[in-house]
Amino acid sequence: MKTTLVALLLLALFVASCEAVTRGAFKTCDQNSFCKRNRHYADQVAHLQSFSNPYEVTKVSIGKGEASVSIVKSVPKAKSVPLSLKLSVLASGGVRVTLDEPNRAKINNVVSSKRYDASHWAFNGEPAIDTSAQITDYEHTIEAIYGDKTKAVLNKKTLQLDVYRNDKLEVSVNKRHLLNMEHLRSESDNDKHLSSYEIADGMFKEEFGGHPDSKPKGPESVALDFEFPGYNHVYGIPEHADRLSLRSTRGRSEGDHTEPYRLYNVDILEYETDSPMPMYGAIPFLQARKPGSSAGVFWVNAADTYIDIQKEASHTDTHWISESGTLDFIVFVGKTPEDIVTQYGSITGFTTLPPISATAYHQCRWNYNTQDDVLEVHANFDKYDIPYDTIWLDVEYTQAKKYFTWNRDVFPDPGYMLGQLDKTCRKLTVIIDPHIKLEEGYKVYDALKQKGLYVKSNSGDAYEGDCWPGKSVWIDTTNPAAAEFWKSMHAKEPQGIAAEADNMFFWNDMNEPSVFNGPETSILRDTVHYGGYENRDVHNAFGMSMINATFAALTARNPAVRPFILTRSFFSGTQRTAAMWTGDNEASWEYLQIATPMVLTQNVAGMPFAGADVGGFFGNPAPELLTRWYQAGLFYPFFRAHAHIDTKRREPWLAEEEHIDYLRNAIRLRYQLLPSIYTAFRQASVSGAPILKPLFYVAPNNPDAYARDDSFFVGNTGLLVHPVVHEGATSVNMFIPDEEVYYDFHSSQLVHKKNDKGFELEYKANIDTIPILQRGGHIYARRDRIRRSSELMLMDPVTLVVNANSMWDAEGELYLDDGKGYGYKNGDFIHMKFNFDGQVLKASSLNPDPKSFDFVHKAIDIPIEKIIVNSPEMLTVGCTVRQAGRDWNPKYETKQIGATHQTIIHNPGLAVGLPWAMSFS
Ligand code: NBV
Repeated sequence: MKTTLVALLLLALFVASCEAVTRGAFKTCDQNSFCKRNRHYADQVAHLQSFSNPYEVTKVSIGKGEASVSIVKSVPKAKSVPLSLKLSVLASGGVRVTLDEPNRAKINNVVSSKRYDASHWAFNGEPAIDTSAQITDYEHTIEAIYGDKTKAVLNKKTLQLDVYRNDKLEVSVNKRHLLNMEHLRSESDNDKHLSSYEIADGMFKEEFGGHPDSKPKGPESVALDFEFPGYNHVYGIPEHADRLSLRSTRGRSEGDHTEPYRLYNVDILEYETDSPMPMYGAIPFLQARKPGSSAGVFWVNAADTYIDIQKEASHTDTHWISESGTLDFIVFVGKTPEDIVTQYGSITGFTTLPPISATAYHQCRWNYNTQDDVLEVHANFDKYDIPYDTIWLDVEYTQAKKYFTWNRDVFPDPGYMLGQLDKTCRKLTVIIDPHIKLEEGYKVYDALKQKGLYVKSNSGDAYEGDCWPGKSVWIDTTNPAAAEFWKSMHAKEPQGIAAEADNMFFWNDMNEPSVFNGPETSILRDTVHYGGYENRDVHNAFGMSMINATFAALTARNPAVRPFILTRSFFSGTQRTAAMWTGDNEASWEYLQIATPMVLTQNVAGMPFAGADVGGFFGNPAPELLTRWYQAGLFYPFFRAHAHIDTKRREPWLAEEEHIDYLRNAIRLRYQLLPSIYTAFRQASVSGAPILKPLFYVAPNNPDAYARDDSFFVGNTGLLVHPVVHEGATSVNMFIPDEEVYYDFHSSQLVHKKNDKGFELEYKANIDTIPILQRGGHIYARRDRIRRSSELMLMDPVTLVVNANSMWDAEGELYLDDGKGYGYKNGDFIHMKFNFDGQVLKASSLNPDPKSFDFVHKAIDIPIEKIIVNSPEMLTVGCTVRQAGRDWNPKYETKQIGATHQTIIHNPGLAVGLPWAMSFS
C-alpha cells in the first residue's frame, strides 16, 4: 500500500514535471559554453582578411596505409601544445583522421585526463587498414591514393584535407579553418593565452537550471568544418524530429533553423517537431547526395555535439562541435547512397538480423495491468482474427519499479502466462530501465553497492537521482564488471526475470539516462564512469553500453536464440544489437507526419530497425488518425502500437465498427508482406541497405526526389507507399521519382508509363485505402494466408508478384530462415534470386552452400502457390516450367486490367527452395 502511494505521488510529480518541460529545459548553443565558443570562433574566422593557422606540422612518418603526423598548436604567449594526428585509409573504404592531445597531465584521482576515444563503442572491431593504399609525403602535402580512383590530400600548411573521387573534389575538411582542439590548460592565466578568435566563456565552470558543472578538466572541445562542394542535400545525424533533407541552421533564410542540430541523448518529453533539438539517440553520421555522387562524414565522438549546416548556392558547409573527446572522423565518398552507408556499416556493423517475430506486429501500452489482462488481450486478437506477435509489459509489472522483480499480486504466475502465449508462438517483451531503486535489501542495489558498479558523483560516492522508483542509482554498464553482473540478472535462475521461458524479449527505456531531477532531464556531466571518464565524455554512448550488456546477457542466457531488444537511447553501432523507436510522440497528425521522415533518417543513418509509437503515445487519437497511423505504421521496420498510461484503451477491436476492419487489414497487410520485409532485414544485415528507402535511393540522379520524405520504397520490392497523414484527406499527390512504369498495388492497373521525369499523380485514398504503387522492374514475395503469428506462417506457401518494367525485365529476392536461431549463420537458409526477361522467369539460389539442417530440410518444398505477372505488354501465350530436371505446363490465366496485361499462374507446382525456370512462349 505504502509503495503504491509513493509511486502515485512520484507519478503525479513526474506528470507535473512533464508539463513543465519546455524548450527552456534544454540548453541552446549559446547556453552551452563549448558551442558558444566554437560558433564565435567560426564567426570571427569568417571575417578575417588572413588567417594564421595555429596548427603546424613538425614531423611526418608514413606507414602501410597510414601516416603519423606530429603537430604543434601555438598558443599566444605560452608554450605550444604537441598534438598527434593519424591519417589512415580503411580497407572498407573511407579515410580516417584522428587527432589527440597525448600529454595531458593527470587532473585528480577520479577524473581521467585522457581524451575519450568513443570508437570502441561505435566500431564493430578495429577496422582493417587498406595497406595497398599509396601514401606519399610530398613537400607541401600528404597524399593517399586508394579504392576506386579516390584520393585524399592533406595540406601540411593549412591542415585542409580534400577528398576526390574520379578527380572531382567531393569533400573539403577544414577549408574554413574551423579546426579547434581546446588544449588542457590551467584556469589562472588562461585569459592571456587566448587567441583573438576565442572567448573564455564557461571554460572552467558552468551552470544550467540550477545545476552546476564543475568542469574539472576545463575546456576540451573539438571542432571542425566539412564542405560538400556541389551538394545541396545532406541527411542523417539522427535523432531529431525534423525533415529528411536537413536544413540550414544559421537562420539566414525562411525555414532555416537558428540553432544547430544537437546530438545529446535526453528524455525530451513532448518533443517539438521540425526542430534541431536533441532527442533520445545520437548517430553522428551524415551523408550528402548530388547527381552522380555521394559523400559522408562519420564524426566519432560520444560527447554533446552540435552540427551547424549552411547551404550555399554551390555547396553545403557543415561545422561539427563536440564538448570533449578525441577528434576522430571518417570521410566516405562513393557513387551511390548505398555505397556510403555500406562503408559506414562496414565499420560500425550492420543491423543484426532480428527474430522474425520482432519484424511483425507488437501490441504495447503502459500498461497491461495484470496477467489476466495480458491473456485477455492475447485472446481477443484471435477472436477478432488479427495477427500479432508480441505483447509488452511496461514498468507497472514490477514491484515498486524494482526491475527484475514481478508484482506477484497481479502477475502471480508469469511462467503460465508465457506458456499460454507460446502456444501460438507469441512473445512477451518486458521493460528494464537502468535506474536502480536505492533500497537496502533490493538485490540489484545491494550488488551494485557492494561492487561499486554504479555511476559515481565527482566526489567518488554513488550518484543519486530521482526516477520512477524514487531515489535511484544508475548501473554503470560502461564498466565490463557491471556488464558481467547484468548477465547474472538475466540468467535463468529460480525467481529470476528470465526464469520462465525463452519467449521473452527486452525493452531498455530511460537509458539516456533520464534523471527526473537532473540537468536537461539527464545526469550531471561531471559524474564519473568506468576508467575515470566523465559522463560528459561517454554520454551519448551510455544507453548503448546498457544495450550491449543486455545483448550479451541474453546471448549468455540462451546462445541459440536471437535476442530482441528495443532501446530508446542509441549511438552509432547500436544497430548491431537493438531496434529503436522515436519515443514519446503525441496522438496528433503533426506527429504522424514527422514519423515518416524520422524513420527514413534512421534508415539512411545505418540504423533502419526503427519505428514510432503507432497511435501516438500521449493523448487519444480520433478514429481516423488511429487508422491512418496503422496504415503508415505497418511499413515501419519496427511496428508497435503504444500508449501512455492516462490514455483510453485502444486495442484494435475497441475502435469504431468499420475502423476495426481498417486496422485489421493494415496489420494483416504487414503479415502478408512479411517475407519481403524480412528479406529487406536480411539485406540490411549484410549491406546496411535501408529497409524503408527514401525516393532519392531509387532515383539518385533526380534532384526533385532529394527532399521527398512523404513517401518511401519498401526494401527492394518496388512498393512505393505514400501514407495519408492529413486529417480528412481522401487523396494524396503521389510523387513518382523516375521514368519507370508503375502499377497500382490494389488494382494492378498501369498508372505510369515511361516518362522523362518524375511527376505527381493524384491517388484517391478513402479511409479504407493505403496509396501504394508497384514499380516496374521488381519481383517480391508475399504470403496470402494470414495466421495468428509470424512463426506460424513460416512453412506456408508463397506468392510471387512480378512487375515487369518497360523492357519487360524484373528482379527480386526472397530470404527465408527459421526466424529465431543462428542456423542461418551456418547456411541453414533459403535465399532465392528471381529474374525475368520478358520470356523467362528464373529462380536461382543465392545461398552458395545451403545446409540442410532443420530449416532448409523442412522448407525447401514450400510451394509457390501463385505467380502474378504484371506487364505493360502482352506475354506470348504458353507457359512451361522446369524444375529438378522435369518439365510441365502449369495452368495460367491472362487478364487485361486497364493497360496492364496480367498473367496469373495458379499452383505452378514449384518448390520455393530449388532453382526453376518458367518460359512464356
Ligand atoms: O515506462 C513508461 C514510459 C514508456 O511507456 C514510454 O514508452 C517511454 O518513452 N517511459 C517513457 C517513461 C516516462 C513516460 C512519461
